[in-house]
Amino acid sequence: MLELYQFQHSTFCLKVRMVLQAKKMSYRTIEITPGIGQVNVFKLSGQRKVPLLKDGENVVADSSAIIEYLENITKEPQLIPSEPQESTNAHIIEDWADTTLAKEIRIELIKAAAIDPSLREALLPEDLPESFKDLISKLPLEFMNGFTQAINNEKSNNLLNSLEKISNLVKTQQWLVGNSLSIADIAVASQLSLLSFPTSSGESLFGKGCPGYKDNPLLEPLFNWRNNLEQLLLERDPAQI
Ligand SMILES: N[C@@H](CCC(=O)N[C@@H](CS)C(=O)NCC(=O)O)C(=O)O
Repeated sequence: MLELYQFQHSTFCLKVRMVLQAKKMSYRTIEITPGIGQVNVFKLSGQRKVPLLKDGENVVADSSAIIEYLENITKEPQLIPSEPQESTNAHIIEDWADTTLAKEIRIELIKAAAIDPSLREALLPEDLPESFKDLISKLPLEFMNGFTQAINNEKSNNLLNSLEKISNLVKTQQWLVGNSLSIADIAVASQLSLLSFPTSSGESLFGKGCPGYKDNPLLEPLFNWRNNLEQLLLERDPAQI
């Protein structure tokens, strides 16, 4: 049985889970506690980040490397296009989503969490003691605001522009590259989860997200596209342990 070491709300872990669902592969998740739990990840792989995939003796770190590994052991459906132009486009989109998009969205989430105590609390790992969650949700607003001002208090125009462009595109075309689901769709959709949490994020987070994005009418087609993709993959999900 494949084992996915993960943080529940990590977009990179979601990216791998979406691929496992698309390929109808059975797997079990092992929830890692940030900090202490990463010691085990380090022992297994020589690095501390999740997602980490363990397939018997094989241990693979990094979402893109894991997906290549999965693509090699289960060919259908093919998520990394073989046609050179499509393959290049899919790779470039995946790389952009994993780096620039991921970073800008994380910043937006930190800003949103600074002004929304219930979002802050919902983002904490489920197994943390209630008393600690309570403490985090009550951190003074001034403290959190100081933190976010240090990052930058403007909405990211680059992020909004890029998202609006994709939102327009998915009004008329289902897939970002070629005529079928690819790693490009999965890489973008998984990062979007932090701007507007999908049903798979669980009851406490579903419906929450970043103001200016989750409630932005121009981005409605984009989040509908993401929701449809999630629904399509859920229908393929093998009985998960
Ligand atoms: N490029 C990596 C990024 C993985 C990553 O940044 N993982 C984060 C969780 S979202 C992590 O494990 N952070 C813990 C740490 O840096 O100690 C991938 O695609 O898997």
